Amino acid sequence: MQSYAKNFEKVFGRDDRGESEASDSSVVEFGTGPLGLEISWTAPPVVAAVVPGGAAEVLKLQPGHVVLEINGTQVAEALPEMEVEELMQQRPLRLRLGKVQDSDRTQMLRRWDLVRQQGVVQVPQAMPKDLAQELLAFMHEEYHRCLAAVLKDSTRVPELFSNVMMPRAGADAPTTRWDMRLPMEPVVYRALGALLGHENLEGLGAGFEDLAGKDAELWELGVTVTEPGAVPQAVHCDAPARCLYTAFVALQPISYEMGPTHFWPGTNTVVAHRRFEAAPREFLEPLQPVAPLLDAGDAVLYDSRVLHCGAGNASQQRRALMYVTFRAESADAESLGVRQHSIRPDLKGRVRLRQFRP
Ligand SMILES: O=C(O)CCC(=O)C(=O)O
Ligand SMILES: [Fe+2]
Repeated sequence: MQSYAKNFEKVFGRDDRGESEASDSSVVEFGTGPLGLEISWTAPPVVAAVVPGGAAEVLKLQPGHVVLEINGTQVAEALPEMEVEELMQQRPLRLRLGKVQDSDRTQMLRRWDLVRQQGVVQVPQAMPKDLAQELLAFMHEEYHRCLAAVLKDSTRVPELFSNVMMPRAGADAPTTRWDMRLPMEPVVYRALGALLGHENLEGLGAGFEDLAGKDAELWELGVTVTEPGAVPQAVHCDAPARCLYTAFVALQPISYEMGPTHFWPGTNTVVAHRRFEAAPREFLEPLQPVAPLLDAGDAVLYDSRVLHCGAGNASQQRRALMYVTFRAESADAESLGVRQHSIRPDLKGRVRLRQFRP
């Protein structure tokens, strides 16, 4: 009987006539007290273990059951940890469970779920090292061109440079942190091609596509630089709502002394922002930041909501990061209150991820 059903599905697709949705999923309700189960927070989450004699066993939960909804909230897409935590603390707790399903998304694409859940993932060798070096050399030349341009005409500052948090260590100290928008010169175009144009499902372009969609808009393009003596930034997020995804690409190796970007995984959520704003120190203290030390051409890809900061530069070397941000195709930045737009005016609204994808 079962094999007949399977063959039927293979040839005709799923037969929904007789079997209602209810037989593919069921709802269990927990009252107060321990749940007696362990869930693996994949997308969708899966019951990993059931405690013998516990509430979950009484409700006939089994390892391998897929969690489809928690108190009416769909959880098929990966959710940040703190959101999950808040959902799971509700009582009564109603879980809609489904059978174990074969997901047709590949294992590789699951990698990008880390950005949904944790807010940040490392992407090694996002661009060849020699291209990163070429870009660094170009950046230095461009910096001198831009400085000359603004000395001649100071009204051009906002077109070429972006504001940055903590530009100097003190009111009278020299500028040690600056941010320059990049023009679409051949080397920059080649760099974007290398970062985004590959077939590899583990590459940055595949990540942006999975998270932001093929029609995502290039929202920011530039370099952010710290000079020796730069002080750390305040911990912040770049956007208050789900809208933007950014890659920082190291243009030279970054040692700990040079001040890698610090990220607080799992803080890409409204819950985290609320707790952070209420008591920043108390909120961050028990959390462990990550601060990946990148080689030239390595990248980090993050959800702009995740809390992060550039660290101080205690080395003798300049640290340059290229940044590339896409606005998710479905996100309306204006209505979400996301205005930051570090991109040359001639590129604004004119470049889509699709143009670089295979
Ligand atoms: O410098 C860094 O590592 C991060 C910079 C940053 O997050 C910002 O300027 O918003
Ligand atoms: Fe930032």
